[in-house]
Amino acid sequence: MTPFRHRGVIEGFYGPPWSHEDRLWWIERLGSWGMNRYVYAPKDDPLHRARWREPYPDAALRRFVELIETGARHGVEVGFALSPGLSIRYGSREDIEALRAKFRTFRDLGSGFLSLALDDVPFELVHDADRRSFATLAAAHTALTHEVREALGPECTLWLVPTDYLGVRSSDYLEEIGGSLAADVEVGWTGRTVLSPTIETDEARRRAEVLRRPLLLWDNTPVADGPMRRMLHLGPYQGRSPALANHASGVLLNPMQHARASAVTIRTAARFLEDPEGYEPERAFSEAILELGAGAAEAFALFAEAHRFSPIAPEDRDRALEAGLAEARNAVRAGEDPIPALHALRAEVEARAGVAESLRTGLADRSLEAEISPWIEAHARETRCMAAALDGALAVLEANLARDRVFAFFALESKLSREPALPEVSYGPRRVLYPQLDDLRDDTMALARSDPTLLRDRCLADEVVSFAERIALDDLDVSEAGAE
Ligand code: LTM
Repeated sequence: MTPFRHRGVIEGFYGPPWSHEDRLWWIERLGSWGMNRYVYAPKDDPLHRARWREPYPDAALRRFVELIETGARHGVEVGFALSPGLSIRYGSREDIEALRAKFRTFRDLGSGFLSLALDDVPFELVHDADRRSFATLAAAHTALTHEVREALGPECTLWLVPTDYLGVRSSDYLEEIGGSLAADVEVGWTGRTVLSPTIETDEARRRAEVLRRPLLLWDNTPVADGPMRRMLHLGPYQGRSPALANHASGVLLNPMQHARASAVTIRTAARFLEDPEGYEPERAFSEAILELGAGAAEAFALFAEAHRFSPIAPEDRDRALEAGLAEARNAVRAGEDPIPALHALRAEVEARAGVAESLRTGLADRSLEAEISPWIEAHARETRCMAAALDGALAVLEANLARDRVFAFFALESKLSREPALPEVSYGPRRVLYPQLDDLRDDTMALARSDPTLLRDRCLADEVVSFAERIALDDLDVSEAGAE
């Protein structure tokens, strides 16, 4: 029996929103995996945020009805969020009524879960009239939330995503929200930072105490938007304390713009949410890979290994390959003949050589194949580079004639020079910024000190290539400034 009331997905990322078909696919999956919420909140839908005052056209409303009805058939409450905070005048009756009317539309379509998303909006009252009407931003947010709550009635769950939505420290804003907001309104939190690597019970307890209610987590994983949009996050859900339910009413995960690829992490999260104490991430991961990678599960498993790196797993690259590289490095350090370890590493690389082709031809979910296609290409490229570098190093080490050894090194570099530079990368990032803020207020905004933010040179394939080159150069007795 799950301890969490709300379990599901909030489509709340920046960038191209999911398609209607993907949302239908997702709602069915959520139901079949024991999850029960899908919330529509795509930041780049203008009618959700920038142009929130405008009503949705009939065609969009018909699609929303289809989502809601599909949800009803699969045990999933389909919710809708509005994010008016970029322009709303909190004291304007006209704006308040426009917002209430738009929320009522969702309720009248059959949705019982609505969210007022005030994240990523100004941290102060920007309109003169609002500054005259409200002593604080929190007072304006509480008043607006109560207006919406009153318009929707007691049957609907209302979820406020506050402007101060992360961190462990309290603030005047949060104290005021906690003290004045009606007790039945759910309030969001993303953990100690934007993409919290871990979420500890004690951190949740502290925030829940300030807010005077259990939290409804907006869990920013596997999302990859903004400066991290070149990343593909395919690892298991992890780092969340099993006792979170003591302070949380639920968890909604924010996915990537790649709907099908997001399913790996979310499928594993479904396992956590149904039984946090018994959750085994690796087991859930294997199950997810088998299910989602149908038609090419073995290749998908190897591919996913190379895309586990994320804010919740910033050390995780391809674990078997990493172990092979460590063995080879150890052999060199111990002054042993590196050739056996290089052959073993080369065999690991070879096992990945057919991954791209197997995925392209075998993956049953063609939408998944299309989404991950740029990373399939990157995986193939990085795998070829590793193969070329290891083959070259072995050829240098194993050749007898000095000329053959030198030419083997030329051949290695010549192969590498023919590889195209690609924007996407596999086996860990060359560079990525994870926007790990741990304070959002204008005067004290800060990047988290303890959670990795700017990650550079973390591509395992590059490490394998430089290692192989170094071995070859050492054998050729060439020193190389700046090498490993
Ligand atoms: O996390 C929240 C509450 N808001 C935004 C999301 O819309 C965005 O997708 C994530 C990841 O960039 N960060 C946010 O701050």
